[in-house]
Amino acid sequence: MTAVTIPGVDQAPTTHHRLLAWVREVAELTSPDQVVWVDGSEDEWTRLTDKLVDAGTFTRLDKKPNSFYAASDPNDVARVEERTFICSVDEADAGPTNNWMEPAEMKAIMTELYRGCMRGRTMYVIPFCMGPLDAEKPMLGVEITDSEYVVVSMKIMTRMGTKALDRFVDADGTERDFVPALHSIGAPLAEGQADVAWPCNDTKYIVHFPEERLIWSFGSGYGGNALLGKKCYSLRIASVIGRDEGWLAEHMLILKLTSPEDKVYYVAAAFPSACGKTNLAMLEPTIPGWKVETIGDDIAWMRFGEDGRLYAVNPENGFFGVAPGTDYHTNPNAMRTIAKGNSLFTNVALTDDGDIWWEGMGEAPAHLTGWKGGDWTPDSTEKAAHPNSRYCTPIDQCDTKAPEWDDPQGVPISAIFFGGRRATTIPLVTESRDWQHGTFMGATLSSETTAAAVGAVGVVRRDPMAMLPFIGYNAGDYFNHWIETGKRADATKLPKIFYVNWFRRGDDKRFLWPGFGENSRILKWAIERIEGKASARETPIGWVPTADELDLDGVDGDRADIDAALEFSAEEWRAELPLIEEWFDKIGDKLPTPLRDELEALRQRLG
Ligand code: GTP
Ligand code: SPV
Ligand code: MN
Repeated sequence: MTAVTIPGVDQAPTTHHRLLAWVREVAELTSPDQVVWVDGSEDEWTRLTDKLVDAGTFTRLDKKPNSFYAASDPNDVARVEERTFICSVDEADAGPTNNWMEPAEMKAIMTELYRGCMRGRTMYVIPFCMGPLDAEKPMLGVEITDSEYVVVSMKIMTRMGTKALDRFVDADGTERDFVPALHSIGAPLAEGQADVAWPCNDTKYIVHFPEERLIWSFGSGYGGNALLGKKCYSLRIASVIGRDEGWLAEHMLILKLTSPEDKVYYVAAAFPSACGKTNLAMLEPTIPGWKVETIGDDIAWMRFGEDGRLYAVNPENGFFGVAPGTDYHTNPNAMRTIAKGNSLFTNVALTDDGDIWWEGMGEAPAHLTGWKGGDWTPDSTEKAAHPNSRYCTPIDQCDTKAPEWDDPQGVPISAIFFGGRRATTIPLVTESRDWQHGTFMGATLSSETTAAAVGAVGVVRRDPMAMLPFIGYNAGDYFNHWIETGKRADATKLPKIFYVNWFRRGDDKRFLWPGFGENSRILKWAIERIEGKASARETPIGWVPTADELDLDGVDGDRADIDAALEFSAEEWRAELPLIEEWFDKIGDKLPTPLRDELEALRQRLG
């Protein structure tokens, strides 16, 4: 037995054996100065935010209550897909779209990185629960981290601390399973060494061991790489659990739509990162009588209910939203939510009077501190805010949150939207023929890359179901799981699938469709299709409305532009066929035959 005494390691507020053993093992490997069990209290928030202000990581905002600004290291601003791994036992289970390494080999590398990596720092143990705490089977996790920024971000984004830990051991003593998620920024401090504002490591690994339901992350403090309840647990690991247990973990917003007749519909929508989920989830309809309320803006877990319908739950507790482009015209509800305070802002710009600013938020002030820390004026050639700068704010203070956002039963989904960012080819909206065709639409979804991940921006790539960076297993098996899901329910009970594109452009590169609140017109048309009340024309790619078939009364847009946004072009689609073919070839043997059949049928229809 080693007799290492690390202050706090034994002050565990739980008797959960596996948790206690894991915490001790990690502490012995990483050698922190002390261990702190996170309780999620307001006192703790104050203590940690004070500490972050003292360290220079946070700047307290004078203009927003209990809110803070942080600027990251310029090399730690987004998800690192090249450094993200699915370390399944068998390489085939990671599939052709994920990076893979043998689990033992990866563990050997990372164990050496973790050895002593928390020296000079505090190791925090964060018990958390994804989804409602009162779920029959609460989805528990524990993140160990040496970053205070991560702890306070997790307080916003998850249900965490004592209230989560209370679910770890049942009244009868049964110890529940949890997902261990180890995170280190990888920046140990030697005795007397001064810290920097955003410690991180040039070497980064974001690693998932799907069979063990285990997450190891090293080197980054950025959201998707470091807040391990989010993409790592709720998408990559949860997608594997969902495959095994017969449910879906998806990169989808969830919204509640109420018609003028007071009929309620729930819609889920999958768009790739920085392609409009948060904005649609908080939309203010421009058409009279329709109301939108928010249930989630990024992740949906969908299971069949006893009535055979698909019910969605948002596992998160906060919004980690793209800042640029957000303002009172585009997304007033996000603006109102952050105005209430209790929010964190990362890599935005700082105003001289202690507020935040970013591109797209009205007129630029004459002087700002840019996200890289230097002076910024409207003449500067660099952007004031990083394109992937983010706000982090609690759902609870969003005025448009639906009362059922925290309901463990979830909400029955009537429609699923897939969408991407495509300048050409993809019409504003297309309705699928049936579930299998809708799965084909999702599986072949394409989008221009954005600043949400490190790498080139604006390059068209296939991003199936907006899940390319988040499928925790073989993409072919994942498509098959979608096909099989469609066979488990009566077709009339399955959500109808639509394909949308808010981002089609004219010859002069401007967007053809006004977007944002005007997207309510597309929601309305989709619902009326479901109700058999709206018409559309059949095309080789599915049902596409003409402008006359949409409610465009008072739309803020040019009729010719909208016609162009709705155009189905056989020529553009024929050019798309080889790209889909190439994508399917990449998926290989595991591509479900029905999807290959859908491609052949499309080819026939296109002539
Ligand atoms: P992640 O949080 O990365 O998953 O992104 P997201 O899908 O939630 O995207 P978000 O709603 O934050 O939008 C990303 C960017 O697209 C922002 O700059 C928005 O202003 C912009 N955007 C959102 N909806 C629309 C739209 O309907 N039309 C146009 N032109 N831009 C939009
Ligand atoms: C995304 O990139 O899809 C996000 C932000 O929602 S992150 O949490 O970094 O993944
Ligand atoms: Mn996202």
